[in-house]
Amino acid sequence: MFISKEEFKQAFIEKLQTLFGQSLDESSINDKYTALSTLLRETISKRWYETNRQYRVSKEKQVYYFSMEFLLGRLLGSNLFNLDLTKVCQQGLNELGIDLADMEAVEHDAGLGNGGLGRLAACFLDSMASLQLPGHGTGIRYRHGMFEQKIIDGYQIELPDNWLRDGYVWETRKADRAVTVKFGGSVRLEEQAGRLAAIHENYEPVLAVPYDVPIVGANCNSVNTLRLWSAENNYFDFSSFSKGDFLKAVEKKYSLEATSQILYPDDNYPEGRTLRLKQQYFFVSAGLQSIVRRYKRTHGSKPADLAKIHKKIAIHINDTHPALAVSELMRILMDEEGLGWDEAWTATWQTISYTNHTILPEALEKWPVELVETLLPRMYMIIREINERFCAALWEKYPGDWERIRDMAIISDGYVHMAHLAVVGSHSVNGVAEVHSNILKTEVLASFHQFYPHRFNNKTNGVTHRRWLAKANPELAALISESIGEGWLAHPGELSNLHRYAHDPAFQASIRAVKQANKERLARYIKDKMCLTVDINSIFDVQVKRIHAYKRQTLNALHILDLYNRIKENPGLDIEPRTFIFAGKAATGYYLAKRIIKFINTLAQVINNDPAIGGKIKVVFLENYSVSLAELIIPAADVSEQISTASREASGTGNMKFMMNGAVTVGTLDGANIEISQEVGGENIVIFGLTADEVLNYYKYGGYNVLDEYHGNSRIKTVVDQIVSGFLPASPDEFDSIHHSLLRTNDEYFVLKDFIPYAAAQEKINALYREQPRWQAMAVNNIAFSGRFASDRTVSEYAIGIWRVKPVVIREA
Ligand code: 26R
Repeated sequence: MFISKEEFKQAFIEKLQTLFGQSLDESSINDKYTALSTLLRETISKRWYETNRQYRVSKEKQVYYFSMEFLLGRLLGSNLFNLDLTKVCQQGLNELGIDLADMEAVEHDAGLGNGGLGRLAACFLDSMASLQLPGHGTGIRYRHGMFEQKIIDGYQIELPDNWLRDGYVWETRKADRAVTVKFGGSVRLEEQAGRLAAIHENYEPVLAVPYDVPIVGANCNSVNTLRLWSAENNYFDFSSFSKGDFLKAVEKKYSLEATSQILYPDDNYPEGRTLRLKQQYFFVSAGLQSIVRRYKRTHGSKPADLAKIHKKIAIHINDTHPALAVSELMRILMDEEGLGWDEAWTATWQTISYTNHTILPEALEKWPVELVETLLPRMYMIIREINERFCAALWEKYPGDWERIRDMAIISDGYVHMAHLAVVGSHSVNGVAEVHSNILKTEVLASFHQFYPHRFNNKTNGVTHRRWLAKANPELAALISESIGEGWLAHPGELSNLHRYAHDPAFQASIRAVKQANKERLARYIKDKMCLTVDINSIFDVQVKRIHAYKRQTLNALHILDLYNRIKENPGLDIEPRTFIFAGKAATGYYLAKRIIKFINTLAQVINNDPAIGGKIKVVFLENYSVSLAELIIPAADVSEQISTASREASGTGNMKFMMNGAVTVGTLDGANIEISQEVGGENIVIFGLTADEVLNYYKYGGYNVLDEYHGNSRIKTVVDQIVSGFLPASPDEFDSIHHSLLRTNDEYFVLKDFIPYAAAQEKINALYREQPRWQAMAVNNIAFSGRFASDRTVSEYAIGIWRVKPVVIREA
């Protein structure tokens, strides 16, 4: 490894020559990127090998985080950071006339996820490695990740994401570790050597090939593994081929490989497609097969060894998407390793733990029985058996209570209920913020909580402060270190020492200057991308996240419309200039969400082009929200919009990223906002609106009448009418669906009910911002009290409370 910048420069130039036969001057920025990344990989690979070796010899327990999504974003910058090489490289490159940032920008985001759930998985990988925990990821290597969003004429257009176009330097294909996953066919039970064996016949085999990505820990020698499975068939239909039907031969190959072709872009919006179930079983089966194979090599391969698998392996399932891990681990232990049902079951539920990430009823996964039965016949047999035994246990405890048993059954109404399978097959069930965990216990999974009270617990989410503060906001990080030392990097709780500087005028001036520079950087990007000039002295008010009715971008937009009306009525209205910034993707089939995007863009068109308002407000919708765009936007935010209907947002994690970067939250008492408010104190956050209890009560008793709000307030009536009155330059019925979602379906998400409190909260923001010393103190305190929301804290809680794994200190080779 290079330690000095001279060594680095030499190694870098040599790498360009050996890789591409080029000198520095001849090489493209892409080649430079590849050369630098390859150089890093050499250092990483040594540590990776050593980590695996020491894990093997120490025989310590390993944890595997199973997730359908890992939203990694770019890795060059975070790997440099975690290897502590950023400075050396930056300086070395500068001397060669190269800007490291330009090189980082070449990397395609690994967008293998939708939003919160996928990015959480990526933050957890970073924290596991940095805490020296033996923790790995298991997922799918989608050929096409999250679609690329273009905004054309105000509408979302989806283009395929082609992130593998230029190759991916961080992955290693491990062809020799491939396994077969079996779909379809039929299973019969046959007496063999005195026990029943399951014989699976006429199945369709899909070859699963792992691609490993190294996960580099910060300031330690640990390099863990993210293993992504790809469906790659060597199957070739020679019989069709030799009959001259070339197309058919190729078609078969492609249909088998389709399994890992695309990420479903549905976030909290189900599209129940067969291929998605196929993806779930594909990576769960492949992942478990490879884990068991490794376990047998390390801990023995006799049935008695496998009956103890939970002592050395923990499997965590990220929402219900990998819930088939329960039945697949049962299959492997029984059919392949010869365990009896009871031994296999004890080992299985003690191995698996489950996190729930959503309580939206429509997002709770269920699969039609016929589909599971035909696509996964052996899984279905096992799930049926688990269900029968579970229902029998319920009958024991609640004899005669048919209604309860039907509600809790894993199979009912013609569906397999994945959350029920996950709870029954796990030793731990957790929510992702206090309020969410409580709602799971009292509402969504209440009967399961009564039956298994000890399984339920809370693990409030966190985000990696390395990516979201240190790397995304290096100027702020430097300022923090100058003031309180560098200890916060390893122990983010130490950020609280900043509290002392909250009212220090010099510190306030510095923090303000950093924010200003970040705003300039974002303003330049907006100018470049959209030819739109925004006022860097205006308040940057940001709502970036998936577009969804429950997240209430509509509330934000209607408030902007109201503000615009007020400025038009009174051009002298004395408010701080504001730039309202939005970004986010809508699920491809989610009609309302797509119209919300068009609505925001139409508002932007009206407001940004109206000279009569004197540039007081502007609206920007940035296309193609992604991890790398978030890293640009969040450090530039003054205000963080976290305005979901109380009780609907399980946690939120964007809220934490904004807080860490010194934005002030305007938010509802929902998800982690509640804990953010408790940490930072009521005077450093602006809270408004209904509470979760109030909302849940309305849902239960149907007590809210939207027309009371609509008729009861002229400001509300005006903006709601403007949606459909022809006031906006769009076809007359363009926004009918939005209007409908408010008035015709009784405003399911309480947008109008919370409107006036929200407008009042925004006035409060306006007033606070005008008192700059007060505002800057709020910003400092938000940073200071964000330490609790570092994923290092979250992951160590999982490690101690759920996984029972301890750090393994990797010695240098
Ligand atoms: C079944 C399918 C349609 C589906 C449902 C839900 C696919 C994807 C999802 C996404 C959900 C599970 C999700 O991302 N939830 C988010 O998880 C974050 C991390 O815990 C939370 O912060 C966030 O509040 C929650 O919405």
